[in-house]
Amino acid sequence: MKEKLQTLKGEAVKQIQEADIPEKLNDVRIRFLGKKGELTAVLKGMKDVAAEERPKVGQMVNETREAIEALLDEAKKKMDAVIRAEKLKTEVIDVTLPADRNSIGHRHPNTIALEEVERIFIGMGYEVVEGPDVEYDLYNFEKLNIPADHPAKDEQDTFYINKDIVLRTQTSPVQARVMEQGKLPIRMIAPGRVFRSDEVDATHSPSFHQIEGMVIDKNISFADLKGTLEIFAKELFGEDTKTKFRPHHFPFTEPSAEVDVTCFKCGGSGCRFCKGTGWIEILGCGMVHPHVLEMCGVDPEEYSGFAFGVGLERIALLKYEIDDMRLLFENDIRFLKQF
Ligand code: 2NL
Repeated sequence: MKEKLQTLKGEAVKQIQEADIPEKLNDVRIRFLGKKGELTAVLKGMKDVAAEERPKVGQMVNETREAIEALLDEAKKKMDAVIRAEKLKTEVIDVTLPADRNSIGHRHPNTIALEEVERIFIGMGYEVVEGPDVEYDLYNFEKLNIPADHPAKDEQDTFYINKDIVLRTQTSPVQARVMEQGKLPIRMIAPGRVFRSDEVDATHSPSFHQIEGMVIDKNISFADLKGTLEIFAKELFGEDTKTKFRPHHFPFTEPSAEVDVTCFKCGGSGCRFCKGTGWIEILGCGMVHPHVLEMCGVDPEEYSGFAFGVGLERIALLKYEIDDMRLLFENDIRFLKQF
């Protein structure tokens, strides 16, 4: 028995020395110490050993097991050290190499333009207010002096959810809601997404953005409107910008006007950018119609106000000299990266 154990141990030593990878060491462990291993087989053979010999033989088996275990652990430690040393040699980090650049995202041209417009109006004491994209017909049309049979309702080619609910075609319903809350005076802008059933082309999209503004107070006149929009145009397009108010018609304002600014490319002398006219149209505006004030719970005898609306995409296209609105919606990273 003793000899058998010694032969076993010798065999294990030999195999441990031959093992060159951790997997082979593990094989040796299983072969000798495993449940179906050589040493276990010896233990199973104990029944053939005389009873008085058993403790001694048992001790020898245990000693052999411990010896093989110790040898295996030692070999494993050595092998790990070699592997680690090899890894350190091959996986050197060259700390002098330039780091990978993180690509940092940035604002969409619409956002840049919106934040610029917000900055200008916040500077004049306006509040930025948002409202729902899905609106009641009542707020989108009725309260803004656009009754069911009004031709402007056709013009706006609205998306209807049902007969009472629409995707808003303008952000004016936000102003109507603020007026209804009854806290006066009001100085606000309402930026947001609007929807019209338009075909997509270089200047149209079924979904675009508007920024509407409104001031309601005692003694607000057309002069206040002109002064305010003049400052806005100068801040947005440069100190030398001049504004021109052309009479126009909107159902919710009276009187109404469209505003042109001198072309910021040629300064007004005429160029390709302004199609030779020297002027560029930027917004619509007017004095809030007394009937609108009334329908929104504001007394037109006591209060008056002005309102205006600009297309955000139009501002972005002009300011950043983009010639096709579709570029603002396609979100091609090669285009967006330029801003
Ligand atoms: C345009 C014209 C405009 C308004 C919007 C407005 C809102 C209320 C009452 C009165 Cl609650 N007016 N908004 C007024 C005049 C013109 O937009 O062409 N926008 C792109």
